[in-house]
Amino acid sequence: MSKQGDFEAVRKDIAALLKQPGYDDGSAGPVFVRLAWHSAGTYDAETDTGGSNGAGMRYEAEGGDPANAGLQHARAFLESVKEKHPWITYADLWTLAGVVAIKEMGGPTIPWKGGRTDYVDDSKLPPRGRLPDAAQGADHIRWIFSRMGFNDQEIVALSGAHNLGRCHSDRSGFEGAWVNSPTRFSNQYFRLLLSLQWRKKILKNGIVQFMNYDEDTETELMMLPTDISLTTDPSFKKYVELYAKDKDRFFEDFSKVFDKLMELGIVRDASGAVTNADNVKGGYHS
Ligand code: ZEM
Repeated sequence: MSKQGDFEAVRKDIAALLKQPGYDDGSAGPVFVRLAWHSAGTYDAETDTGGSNGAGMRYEAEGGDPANAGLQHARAFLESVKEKHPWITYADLWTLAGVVAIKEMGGPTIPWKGGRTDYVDDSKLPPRGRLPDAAQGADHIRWIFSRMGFNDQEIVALSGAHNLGRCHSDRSGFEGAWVNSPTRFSNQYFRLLLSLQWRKKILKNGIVQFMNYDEDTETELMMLPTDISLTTDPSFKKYVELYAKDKDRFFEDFSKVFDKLMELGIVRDASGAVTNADNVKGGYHS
C-alpha cells in the first residue's frame, strides 16, 4: 500500500496496466480515456450537476446507462489499482487513468490534480441522456458541449480523442476503428477526416456510419456521423484543418481542453484543494 496522496505510485500502476494482450488492440488505454470522458461529460454548467466528482458510474443509474456500455471493462481493470491504493477515490482514479493513458500512448502531458471525492449528493445526480449521440450532427454536439461550457474550437480538439480505440457493435452498435494505429495518440484522425472519401454504410443492425476501404493497407476505417459533421459545419471544419496540419497545436489545445473537461464541477481554493466535494458534510457512500 502506498502513502495517502502518493499519486506518482498510482500513475505507475496505471501505466503498467495498459498493456492487455487479450483485449481489443492490446491496450486498455483507449477505454480508460473513454471512462474518464464519460465520468466528466455529464456536467451541466447551469445547474452545476454531473461531472467527475462522486464517481456516479459505480451505481446502476449512471453505470447502467446504455451510453456507458463497455466502460465496466475499464472499471474492472482499474480495480487492482484501487486495491493497491485504497486511499484514492474512484473519481480521482478514473480521471487520472485517462490522463496517464493519453501520455503513455504518445499524447501530451495533461495537468491533473486530485481531490475529487466519492461522496454522492443525490440532488446532483445527472439524468441519463447528457452524453452525445453519435447518430446526430453538428447542432447536437454543439448543444451538448456548450452545456458543459465548451466552444467550437474546444469541441473539435476534444473530438481528436477518436484517434484512439474503436467502436464495438455490442457496446454502441457502431463498428471499427478511426485510424490504423488506434493505440497511438496523434492527429491522424483529423488528417483522415479530410483526406479520405467517406461513404455512408448501413450496418446489419440498421446503424448508419461512414466507411473507407484503403486498398493499400487493405483495412477498413470508420467515422461516426458526428465525426463527419466536423467537416460539413464550416466553423468546426476550420479547426479540423488547423489540427490536421499542426500536430503540436493539436497536442497543446487537447491538453488544455482535456484538463478543463476533467475539472468540470470541481471547485478549488488557491492551494488546489477541492472545496465543494461535500465529504465534510456527509462521509462517503463507497
Ligand atoms: Zn467518443 N465514442 N464520442 N469521445 N470515444 C466512442 C469511443 C471512444 C462519441 C461517441 O458516440 C463514441 C469523445 C466524444 C464523442 C473516446 C473518447 C472521446 C464510441 C464507440 C462512440 C459511439 C463506443 C464503443 O462502441 O465502444 C460522440 C458522439 C462524441 C461527441 C463528439 C470525447 C470528447 C472523447 C475524449 C476526449 C474514446 C477514447 C473511444 C474509444 C473507446 C474504446 O473502447 O476503444
